[in-house]
Amino acid sequence: MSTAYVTCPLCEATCGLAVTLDGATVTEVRGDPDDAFSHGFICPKGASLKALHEDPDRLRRPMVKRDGAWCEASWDEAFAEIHRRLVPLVSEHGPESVAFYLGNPSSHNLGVTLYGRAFYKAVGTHNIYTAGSVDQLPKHYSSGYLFGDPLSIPVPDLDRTEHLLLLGANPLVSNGSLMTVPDAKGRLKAIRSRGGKVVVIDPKRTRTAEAADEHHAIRPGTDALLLFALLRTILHEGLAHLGRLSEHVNGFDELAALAAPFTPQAVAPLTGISATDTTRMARELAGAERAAVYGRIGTTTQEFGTLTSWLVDVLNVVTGNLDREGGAMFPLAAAGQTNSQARQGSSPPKAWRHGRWHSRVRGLPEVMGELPVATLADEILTPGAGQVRALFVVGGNPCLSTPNAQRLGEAVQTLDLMVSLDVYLNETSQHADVILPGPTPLERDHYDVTFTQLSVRNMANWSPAVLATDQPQEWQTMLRLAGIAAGQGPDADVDALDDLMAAQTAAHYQLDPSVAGARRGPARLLDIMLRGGPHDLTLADLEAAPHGVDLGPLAPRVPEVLRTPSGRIELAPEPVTRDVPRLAAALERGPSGSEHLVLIGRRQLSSNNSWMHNLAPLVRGSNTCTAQVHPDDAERLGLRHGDDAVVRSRAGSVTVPVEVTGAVRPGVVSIPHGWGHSGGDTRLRVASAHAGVNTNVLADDLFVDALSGTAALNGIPVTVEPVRREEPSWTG
Ligand SMILES: Nc1nc2c(c(=O)[nH]1)N[C@H]1C(S)=C(S)[C@@H](COP(=O)(O)OP(=O)(O)OC[C@H]3O[C@@H](n4cnc5c(=O)[nH]c(N)nc54)[C@H](O)[C@@H]3O)O[C@H]1N2
Ligand SMILES: Nc1nc2c(c(=O)[nH]1)N[C@H]1C(S)=C(S)[C@@H](COP(=O)(O)OP(=O)(O)OC[C@H]3O[C@@H](n4cnc5c(=O)[nH]c(N)nc54)[C@H](O)[C@@H]3O)O[C@H]1N2
Ligand code: SF4
Ligand SMILES: [Mo]
Repeated sequence: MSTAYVTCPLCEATCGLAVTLDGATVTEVRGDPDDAFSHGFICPKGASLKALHEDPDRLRRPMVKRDGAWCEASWDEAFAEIHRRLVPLVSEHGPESVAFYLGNPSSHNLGVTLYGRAFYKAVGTHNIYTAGSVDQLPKHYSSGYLFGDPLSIPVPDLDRTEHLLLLGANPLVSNGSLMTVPDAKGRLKAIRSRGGKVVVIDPKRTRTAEAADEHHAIRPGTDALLLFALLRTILHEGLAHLGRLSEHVNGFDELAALAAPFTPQAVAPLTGISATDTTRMARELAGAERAAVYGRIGTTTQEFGTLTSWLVDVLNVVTGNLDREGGAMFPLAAAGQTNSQARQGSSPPKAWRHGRWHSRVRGLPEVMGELPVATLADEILTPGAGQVRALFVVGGNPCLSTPNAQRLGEAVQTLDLMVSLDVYLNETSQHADVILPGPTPLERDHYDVTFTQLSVRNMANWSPAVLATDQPQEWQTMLRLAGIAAGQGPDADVDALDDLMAAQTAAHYQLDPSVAGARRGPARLLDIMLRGGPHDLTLADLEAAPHGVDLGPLAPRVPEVLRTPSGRIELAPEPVTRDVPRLAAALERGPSGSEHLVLIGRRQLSSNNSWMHNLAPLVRGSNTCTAQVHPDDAERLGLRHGDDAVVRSRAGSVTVPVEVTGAVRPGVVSIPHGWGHSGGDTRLRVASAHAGVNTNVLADDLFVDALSGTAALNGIPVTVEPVRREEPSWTG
């Protein structure tokens, strides 16, 4: 028997887990009580790493479709097939005919994070799509303009704040996002125990709302109005105090005019939150000793996602809470964070900007090098130069997770080539020609390069693979694919390419690659990055600390963290404020009729987006796919608890069981995403028995945040009507 300590890579919380082994068999996965950050916290998903590892449906060998039927193939055969089909396609139609969709697990995977870009770059296409455009892209957009780096995202200093205003987030279920925080529940409780206050803005009385001091059931999509009203009140009542930030801010004087129309009285009929409550919230926020405003999925994947994301940080700035203890702060990660590296190139730095290119069909702007996935189907289906003919899906399930999913599902079937890097034969990968499976989290080295950059405490934790595997690691797969794209054929020298990656990484940090000794792969790159990072660590330091290295609480970083040409925070950047008139127009239109229902999403503790429903421990009990409606709406529409209803939007319709609950506000329907395991050509025996419906059939690909093109997955107009049971027929 032995115990290994790993960081869970399934969500952003980065919990430390203790994996007990009997030889090569996992006997138990528990929270690691000695973990320097998570102190033993674990959720049902982390506990199911054993079930994931042992799932008989999980792919262990490449799959190649021949004459419409799946065959297991050797790795050499699979790469040869990709080579045979990709190379002529690119030489005939050019690199733009290839698209990538990078899903959520690709950002939780060290090998893919560090090596994927070798492949994407070698192809050289602008058709890059990620789960970011159904998630946090508006936050990158606003941060890019506010702070000069789209990855400079302030996180609430949860352990020291006295007042947390939380919008469109349910960390008690999601375990936090754009805020790396194991045990959000304990940390929110601690705010209240030390006399602080937690206020939740959410159309649903979520677990987080229940654990808060105050909950306001906002009408979906109206957060920008609410935040503007808070801003206006603070400015109007002279409550703004920039404090130390005043010498680091531009644009403060423009805010009052922008906020002018959005009085608490004017926005109240739209937000559904009274002017009295709004005014009081503003005063309490401004008056709190240390406060932080934080918004998540409910604020980014909505019609005014970028304005809302921007206003969150504007409020943090004008209340003097940005970059101060207990406010919203910038983490300082040990490795890979661009805003802690020496400025490259010109001085002063060039302004960050979006829209350097646009999507071919709808003209939607690039943000951070990617195009909105809401238009991927258009790019596949619309003929002409630059039409997408090949798609590589890297750890993603866009046929369940992106808007107008049915249309995308139809579109991918018209591709000349589709390759999925995936561990399951699921709703998306079933349409692929080749599937390349990666090893499980227990079979790969891990360090969370991405989410340590968003951590509420500066942390570093290295997890070597617990179990051996004869499958290639995904970084090796990426390099072989890069070799194909770079014209080196299907058998590129992976070691040589890895040396090249190490040399490039070392050059970036002005180090010699030999500093990492005999290490190879991600361990070598990470060692170089740690050495070049701000905490003066080496991988050996982390190897000596299996429970993680605590680098302390967040510390103020302004102005050093800023990358704007002015060297200041740009509070009123035009590429953001240009959308204010659209919001003002919405205010003028006033509230829509109360008969109007809107759809929102919800996360469930035992789900992980779309892909863990094949694990029996996670589909027990209440983890089911239902449409939650308020009792008043149920009564009005003749909906009965447990009966099926048809939910319709412009994009499509689904039939789903109704759950009548007072937890959602009237006028709102809530359906979780990630369900709809419909069978087809998939190999998901457990998930198929708990299929549910795909709510993204309802999500509208034309309904996007105007600035960033991010899908508005919340606030979608729908109708709901009961499915009448057939009356028994007496005529026989
Ligand atoms: N309506 C609605 N839709 C939403 C959301 C919502 O709130 N409402 N949320 C959105 C958000 S925030 C996100 S992030 C997206 C997620 O959207 P996606 O990233 O497209 O979907 P996932 O369900 O995360 O799919 C992950 C895929 O990766 C595979 N996978 C798992 N582990 C590995 C691995 O180690 N290697 C490889 N190569 N593959 C692996 C899984 O089998 C699965 O196919 O969904 C979005 N969709
Ligand atoms: N258990 C579990 N954990 C997860 C995931 C999962 O699928 N399951 N997914 C992971 C991923 S990829 C992400 S990005 C994070 C997301 O992390 P969170 O954003 O914390 O997750 P959600 O539970 O979707 O919370 C969004 C909340 O916004 C509310 N909402 C909807 N529309 C609006 C609106 O217009 N305004 C406001 N103010 N609120 C609104 C919803 O009711 C919901 O409570 O979770 C991660 N963690
Ligand atoms: S909260 Fe996230 S990181 Fe922690 S055990 Fe659960 S899935 Fe893993
Ligand atoms: Mo996400």
